[in-house]
This record gives sequence, C-alpha cells and structure tokens, in this order.
Amino acid sequence: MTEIESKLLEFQDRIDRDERIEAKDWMPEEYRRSLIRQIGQHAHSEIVGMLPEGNWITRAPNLRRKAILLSKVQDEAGHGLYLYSAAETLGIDRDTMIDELHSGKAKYSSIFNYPTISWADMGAIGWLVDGAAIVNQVALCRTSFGPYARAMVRICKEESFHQRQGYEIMLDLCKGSSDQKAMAQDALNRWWWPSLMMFGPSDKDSPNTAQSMAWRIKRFTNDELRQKFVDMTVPQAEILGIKIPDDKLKWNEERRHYDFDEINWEEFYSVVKGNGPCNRQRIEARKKAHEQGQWVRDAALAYAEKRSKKIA
Ligand code: BYC
Repeated sequence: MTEIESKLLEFQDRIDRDERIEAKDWMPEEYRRSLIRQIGQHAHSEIVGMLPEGNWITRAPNLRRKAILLSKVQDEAGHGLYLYSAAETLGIDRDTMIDELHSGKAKYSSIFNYPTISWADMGAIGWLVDGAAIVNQVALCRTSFGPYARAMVRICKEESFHQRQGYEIMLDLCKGSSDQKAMAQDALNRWWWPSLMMFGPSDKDSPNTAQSMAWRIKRFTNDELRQKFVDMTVPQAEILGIKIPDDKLKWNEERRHYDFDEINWEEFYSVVKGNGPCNRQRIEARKKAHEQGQWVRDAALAYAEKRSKKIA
C-alpha cells in the first residue's frame, strides 16, 4: 500500500468513526476543494441574501417590523462572515472567494435571484426560505469538518428566530383583511417552488452528493431534505389558511410523507446559470458595495499596521 493510500484509509476511518476533521489535520485534496466550494457558496448566499430583504427595510410597515428586519439582515452579514472564516481555515483567502463571486465563477443560492415585490414577501422569505435553510443547516451542524459544523450551530440558533419572524408576518396578514390575505397567498405562490429548488438537483442528477455523503460533509441527500421541508411546511400552510400552489400535493399514507409535483428543473438550471429575474442586478449590487467599501478596508489595514508597529 502506498503512503497516500494508507492516509486515505485512515482519513475515511476517522470519518466513519464520526470524528471531526480540523483545519490542520491531513485531508484529501478533493475533500478540501469540495468544502471550499460548498462553504464559499454558502457564505455568498448569506451575503447576496441580504439584498432582497434589504430592499424592504425602508418600507417596513412600522417601527417594530423595521427593527426586526434590520437585525435579521445584520444577522445574515454575520453568518456570511463566520462562513468566510471557516472557509479560510482551508487555505483560501477571502479576496479570492469574493472575486469568484463577482466574476460568476462561484455560485450562490438560486433563491436570491427572485424579486421581492410586496411586504408579504418578507413573511414568505422568513417562513419558507429560512425554513428551508434550517432543514438543510441543522443537518450541517453534524458535518465532518469542525469549523463548518461549529459555525452552523450558531447560525441555526439565529435562523430559527428568522423563520418565526417570517411566519408571524404571514399569520398577521392571514388574520387581516381579504387584501392582506391575498398578498400572503400571492407571496406563497411565488416563493414555494423556488424554495424547493434551494435543496439542489434531485439525487439522481446531483454530481456531488454521493462523495459528500461518504465524507459526511452532507448527512442527508437533497431529496431527503426537500421531503422533510415539505412535510414540515404543509401543516403550517393549513394553519395560515392559504394554499400551496401544487395540485399534486397529497398525503401518502403508505410512505408517511406528502407526495408533490415535479420541480421545473429547466427554471432551476436557468437561474443557476445566471439567467434568473435578478441575477445581474444582484451581482452588480455586490460589486458596487465592494467598491464603495474600499476605504473601510484601507482604513482597517492602515490601523492594523500602525498597531503592529506600536506593539513591536
Ligand atoms: N442554487 O451536486 P449538487 C440562507 C449547485 S442562505 C445554486 O447537489 P451539493 C439565507 C451546486 O453548488 C442558505 N446552485 O451540490 C440567507 C453544484 O454546483 P458546483 C444557503 C445550486 O453541493 C439570507 C451543482 O448545483 N444554503 O439561508 O452536493 C436570507 C450541483 O448540485 C443550488 C447553503 O448554501 C441552488 N439552490 O448540494 C435568508 C447550504 N443547488 O459547485 C436565508 C449549504 C445546487 O458543483 N450547501 N447548486 O458547480 C449545501 O447544503 C449544498 O451545497 C447544496 C447543494 C444542497 C446547496
């Protein structure tokens, strides 16, 4: 057996014993690359994900709602920063990751390429988008790479508040006037299918799942998590008294799960390739924010240099 083969065996044994892999441990190059790819995409999703909601901070209907939305969007910035830091422990630097986002080389979640056109969208995003994120992220708290798993524990606590604030907005709208209830229904109609797409391609078309499951980067497949989300969310829609836009949605007693219609995969791949309703606008907004923040980075670097000279 060659040295690399025995290292690979030992690595897989550690994974199978459910040990956490830490940044300085030996790891296969492919494991490192796959994590940088996934954590990087996850960080970018948090940062780009601030844009659709940021759009409503100045238009929130009252001070309470405004304060809550503002802190939610700030939490998302924080999540992005924990995740960039977790990725940096694998040997990539933040500037490279940000360049990859701006050049279109790195992906971010498809969900953030849809527009937010009414206040009810803030409810639907919290309820459905953060709800889907929790289902995915609770599983990631047990991912095999230590820094990613630890970042997820903290993120999940905050996501749970995000989901509840969204559901509360939906509850208020659904208990309100018929116009308000119609707004909530319209938001559900537009966000339902894109939320199901967040879990990624179906297992048979997912190139990364098999290896990521073997390395316990992923603990459940895309389809398993999507099913969990549907099963959890249908009763919540029933409490709201609004209808999920899927005529095939039906409880299957034998499977003990809801059956649901096929996702429009053409739409999913088109959005992932950069042709969704807001892809261009999102990347432009990120580039502009980055350019306008140059002076902050310069000032922070100059200050750090001054301090290090003082200490020396
Ligand atoms: N959108 O082999 P697959 C949030 C890509 S933000 C775009 O199944 P994998 C929030 C995938 O990257 C939460 N691309 O991949 C923030 C891969 O491309 P490459 C975001 C997608 O990695 C603000 C290719 O398709 N959550 O909560 O095994 C406000 C094939 O897919 C998507 C995360 O990032 C998509 N939806 O599984 C509110 C969770 N799906 O790289 C809320 C962490 C797939 O091979 N990430 N692709 O070219 C994951 O759990 C996994 O990476 C995924 C995909 C389940 C997303």
